[in-house]
Amino acid sequence: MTKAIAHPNIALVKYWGKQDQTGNRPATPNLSLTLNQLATETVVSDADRDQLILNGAAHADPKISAFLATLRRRYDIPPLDIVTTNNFPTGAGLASSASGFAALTTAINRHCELGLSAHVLSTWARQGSASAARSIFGGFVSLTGPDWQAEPLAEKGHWPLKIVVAITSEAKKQVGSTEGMRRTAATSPFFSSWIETADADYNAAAGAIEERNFDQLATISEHNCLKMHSIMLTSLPALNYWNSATVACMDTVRKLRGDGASAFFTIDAGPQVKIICTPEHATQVQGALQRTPGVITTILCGLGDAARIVE
Ligand code: 2P0
Repeated sequence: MTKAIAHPNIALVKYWGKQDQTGNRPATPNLSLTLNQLATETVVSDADRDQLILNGAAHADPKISAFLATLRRRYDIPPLDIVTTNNFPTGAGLASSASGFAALTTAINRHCELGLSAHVLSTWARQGSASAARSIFGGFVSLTGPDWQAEPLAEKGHWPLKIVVAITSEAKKQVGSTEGMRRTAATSPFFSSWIETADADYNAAAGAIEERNFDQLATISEHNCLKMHSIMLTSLPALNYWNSATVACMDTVRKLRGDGASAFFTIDAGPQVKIICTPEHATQVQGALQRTPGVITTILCGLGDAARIVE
């Protein structure tokens, strides 16, 4: 029996769209923060046939079956009992597939004695879910071509930012990311602009992280997030991952900034809002989000560690 833990990550320059080749490669460079507090714990052990228990219930997941089949084409992996638990809502825009595939890949690597490095693990995790490549590492992480292996950009101690996660709904998303990306690439008239401006966003955000330039990171990240949601909204049929509380949270963040707080928002494929802020403003930011109409709860996170074996 082998137990691994991995954390979700929040992209500040987003992955939305894939290349037209096998291997689940993003169409654009992206970068993220790995969170602490939120976590997936995955236990694998030998079994007579594959079985997955997700959050306490037997679960058939085609993405996990396909992932295991891909790994088995390369490595000798016996049937596995996989028990995986998230301490946060699953499939609701909180990157549960990122932490899930990172934890599963890490557990299998140890359990089956594959002996793979973190960089190679990130390549395999990417094939489960591309954002999972980033959760193999802690701190600030990039995922760029041409090899599309995740890389640590900076350690968590480089810039100890705080992240307030505002939960506005615990419902599972109606359209998953893989289908959402396919639809956006096929139908949004603005998808080509998204691709054309991605390198500049990535370079500016990576530079802001290196220099710890909060205002530059805030400007680039919010713009990149809203560009991604613009191509979602202009897909056919439209993809709207927001609810009214999501919009209220964005207004709260703009007001906080007007009052002098260093804070910006980002939103993924779900209605939750993640607010990145400096440590001295974290209490003020969390209080304001908690009081925003429609917010169910808030979770204060810092930067987290890499995926790892815990037993
Ligand atoms: C990201 N998202 O960069 C972006 C922002 C959602 C919005 O990565 O198809 O679950 O399994 O590779 O990794 C979610 O996409 O998609 C995602 P697949 P994944 O975090």
